[in-house]
Amino acid sequence: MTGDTPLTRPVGHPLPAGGERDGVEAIGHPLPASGQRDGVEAIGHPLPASGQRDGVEAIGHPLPAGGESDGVEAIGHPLPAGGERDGVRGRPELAALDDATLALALRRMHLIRLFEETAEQSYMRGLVHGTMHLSIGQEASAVGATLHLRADDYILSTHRGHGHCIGKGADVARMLAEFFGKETGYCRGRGGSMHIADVDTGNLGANGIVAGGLPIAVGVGMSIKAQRQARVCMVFFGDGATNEGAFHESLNLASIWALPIVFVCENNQYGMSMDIANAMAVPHVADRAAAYAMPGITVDGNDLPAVAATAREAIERAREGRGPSLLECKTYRWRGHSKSDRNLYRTKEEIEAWKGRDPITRLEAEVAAQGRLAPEALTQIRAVTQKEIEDALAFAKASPAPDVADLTRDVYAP
Ligand SMILES: Cc1ncc(C[n+]2csc(CCOP(=O)(O)OP(=O)(O)O)c2C)c(N)n1
Ligand SMILES: [Mg+2]
Repeated sequence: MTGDTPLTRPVGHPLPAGGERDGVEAIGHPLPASGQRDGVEAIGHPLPASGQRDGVEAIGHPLPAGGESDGVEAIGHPLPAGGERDGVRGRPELAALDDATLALALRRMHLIRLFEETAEQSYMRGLVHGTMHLSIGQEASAVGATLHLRADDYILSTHRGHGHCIGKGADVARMLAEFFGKETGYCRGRGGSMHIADVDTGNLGANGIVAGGLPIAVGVGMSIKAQRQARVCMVFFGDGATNEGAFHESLNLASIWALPIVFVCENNQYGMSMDIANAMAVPHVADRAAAYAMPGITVDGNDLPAVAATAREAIERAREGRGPSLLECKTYRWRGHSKSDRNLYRTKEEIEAWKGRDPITRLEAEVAAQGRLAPEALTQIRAVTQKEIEDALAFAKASPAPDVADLTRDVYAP
């Protein structure tokens, strides 16, 4: 930049004094005082005091004191007590979950943790090949989001999807057998960690393509709607996926067509080694919902009751035909991105701080403090889960490998 003007100009292409070239106005050129040009209001021009323009409320403009506009909760706007805090929705009462549901949620979170620890150890021992993406630390997001789904609802998962499968009721023995490449696995040993699908439990599959599940969810939503079913499709994705075009296209179409989709972003703060703060222009992924006229809610993703309550609202909304929602769960993966990650982009202190917010011990402590489940019941949940994983490991080890004669059975190329 030459320094002779504060204007933003294309590098190396000084503009004529009028700030126009071939009738196209230069980006950053000062607007007339009216803030309008040819009847089109300029981006970034100050809004009228009402915060509205043509009846549409401006994004980022202060909302009325209730924190709501048109019945949609405001993103980032302080809500009345018990509502939001710094744009992250506060926790609801634990009482919203009955004892059996609390026990189920704890059992599923333990299953995810133990399943992944076992898979990791098996990988280290050379029993499992390839790579895997562990979600240890993120269990409350996967379990909370899926807790109020019905058996015939659908999910679509990601490369970090073991928790989603378990949340939707997958059998850990068949999952582990899949990791071991065995015939008894969910994909008969052909898919591995990143491609587990279980149509019987409504799990339409994981996807190794970042944001790959989102357009599929739109198709599923269209199918549900065309068939006038009362089903819901929940699609998971990471923070990194929200910078993909597929995310934006999918939210837009889902909103236009009011599809029964719950978009769940597990914002674990990183896409591989990229800190979300360096990759996204808004502070919360949920802020992006405003561009697609759907509710966007950010919750503490390590707080199971908070995730479950927010997901329940979004599920109900979708089921009632009121359209999609975007739910952002702020969480953290304790392990590296994958098995090849040397973890050079984050500090030990940061990892330790997040371990201090362990979603499992946190819920156990709260449940015990409120006397909701007896200490023996909590011990029992751990013991049952431990046994289930031991049995799953024995099943995976003992299962047969696929028959070589079947090598081309599922190959569709001519
Ligand atoms: C379209 C596409 N681009 C890049 C990759 C490589 N890749 C795999 S995982 C990943 C990071 C994804 O980050 P995020 O969406 O935040 O999910 P997280 O791994 O944090 O759960 C990338 C870039 C890919 N698999 N697909
Ligand atoms: Mg991420």
